[in-house]
Order: sequence, then C-alpha cells, then structure tokens
Amino acid sequence: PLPFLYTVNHLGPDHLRRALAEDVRAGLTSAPKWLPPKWFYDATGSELFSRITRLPEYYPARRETAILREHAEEIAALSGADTLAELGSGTSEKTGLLLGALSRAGTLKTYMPVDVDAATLDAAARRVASAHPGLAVWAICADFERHLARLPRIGRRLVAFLGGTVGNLDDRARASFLSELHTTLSPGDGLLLGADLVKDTGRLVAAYDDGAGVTAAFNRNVLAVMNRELGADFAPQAFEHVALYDGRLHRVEMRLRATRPMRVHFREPALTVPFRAGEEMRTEISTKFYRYRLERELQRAGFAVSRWYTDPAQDFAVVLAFV
Ligand code: AVJ
Repeated sequence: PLPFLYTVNHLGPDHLRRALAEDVRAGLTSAPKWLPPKWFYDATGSELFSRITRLPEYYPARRETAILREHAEEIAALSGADTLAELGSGTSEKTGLLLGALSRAGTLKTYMPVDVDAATLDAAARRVASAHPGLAVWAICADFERHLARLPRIGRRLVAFLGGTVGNLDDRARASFLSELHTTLSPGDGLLLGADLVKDTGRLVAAYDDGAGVTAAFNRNVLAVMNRELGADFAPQAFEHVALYDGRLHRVEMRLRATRPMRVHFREPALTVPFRAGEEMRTEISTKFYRYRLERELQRAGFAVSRWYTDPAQDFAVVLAFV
C-alpha cells in the first residue's frame, strides 16, 4: 500500500495502438520508410534500454549520471523546486540523484514521472514511492509530444528531460516541443535538459552499435511491438541493425535493413508493406548538439539559460534553464 502514489492516465485504453497504427500508416508508406522511436519502449524495450545504459560503448548515460552527481545540489538550490516532473521517465534510474538533492534542500514535495508505457511507469513510480516515504508521486501516463499542456500545474516545477531524448526530435519537432513546454510552464519553473554533444564519429556510432548486440535487439524490438499490437508478420531476424552518423544533420540514425525482398502484412490497419532486399527503414534519429545551437534553440523558445554543465571530456551536457 503506497498512500502517496497517484496515477493519471491521459491515454485511452486503445490510444497507443491507434497512435502506432497512424504512425505505421504514415511512416511505412513513405519513401524512405520511417517510424518514430517512441515505439521501442514497451516492457521489453524499456528493459533493453536499461541494459544499453550499462554497456561500455554507451557513454551518454554514464556521463549524464556523473554530471548530475556533481551538480545536483546546485541544480536543486537554483531551481527551488517542490515538484520534479520527468518527461520520458522510463525506469527513473537517475531520478534518485535529483530527488535526493531536492529533498536535502528541503523543498521537495512531489515527483511526477511522465511516460507512454504504463507498465514501466507504474513499476518506476512504485519503486520511487517506496524509497521516499512521504513524497507524493503522481505517475502520468502520457505522450510528452501530445499532452504537455495537461501536466498538473502544482507548485514550483523543475521539468527534467534527461538522457538526450530531446535528440530524438528533429529540428521542427524540437522547436515546437520546446515552445509548447515553455508555454505550459510558469515564471520561475525550470527545465533540466540532457543533451548529447557532437564528437568523434567512431565513438558516436559505437554507442549505437555495441559489440554485445543489445542495441540491435532493442532496434528489432519495434518489429515485435508491431507484430503484437497491429497483428503484423515481421520476421525480426530478416532485418539487420544499422547505425550511422550523418555529419551534415549531426545526428545518429538507427535503421532496420531488410535482408531479402518481403511483404509484411498488418491486420490493423489492413496494410501490406513491401520491402526490397537491402531496403532500410529509419527507426530513430538521435541528434547531437553544439552548445551555441542548443542554447539558441532554448532562447528562441523563450527560456533563459542559467547553467551549462558538462563532463571533463565534454561528451554530454545538462542544461538548466528557466521560464
Ligand atoms: C533514450 C533516446 C536518449 O537516443 O541515445 C539508445 C535511445 N537508442 N541506443 C538515445 C537509444 C539507441 C537513447 N535515448
């Protein structure tokens, strides 16, 4: 029994399946084919991502954790927040550092994880609620690209958007996301944004193509999600994992490459999708940032950048900005 745990679900019972169906209809009938990365994160995908964060090649998670460990107290003091909202909270593994600092600062009252996957969200919310007796935990099941305006407006908020997930949005989606976020926040509210930085291409690609094949399994999991949710008949082993760095758009792309010609059938939406041998479907973009560009994007959305924290190697940045 966790008396301070509340759950708010902004996704109707069939919301995810319908939203996935729309994305499939749009993305798999375009040339080149693509899918938004949010569909990786069912229970299996969230678990695989959590394994990715422990891989030697995947530096972003370790760098971000080190940055937060070093600066959490200052972040807490500057923000003065009583509510920590976390977008795309997943397993809430890094949250403890911020919750600890805010609680030592004496301001913390509420944690509000926001995630599309109800099972992952519920497990994380329960874990945090039992680790922090007295903390009110509002688990918000929602899609942060659609339901930002529905974040409860309580207290002084610090919105954490960590892990570099902001890089999953392309330039346009990121600009509208940031200004929509700015609009829903109140003066004094803060944004804590984790962003991966431009660096040596070899390291960037290795982070998305690890030796143990965990990222490949994570990438292919989206095929299993479509099979289960939309009655599709993808043969996951007929697709190869591809990770590449586009230096012009400064982003990593993950793709799935069909190893033979095939036709994939979907029950719902009723759709047949042909693949040529070698044809690639883009499943994720992960944008890498330069400091001046990201700061400019934040300013254009209306934020005032307060701190730019980075690790000694300047691999990753955590930016604190205020409305
Ligand atoms: C959780 C979105 C930040 O883009 O680096 C990890 C997801 N994809 N390996 C990223 C991911 C492949 C990750 N984010």
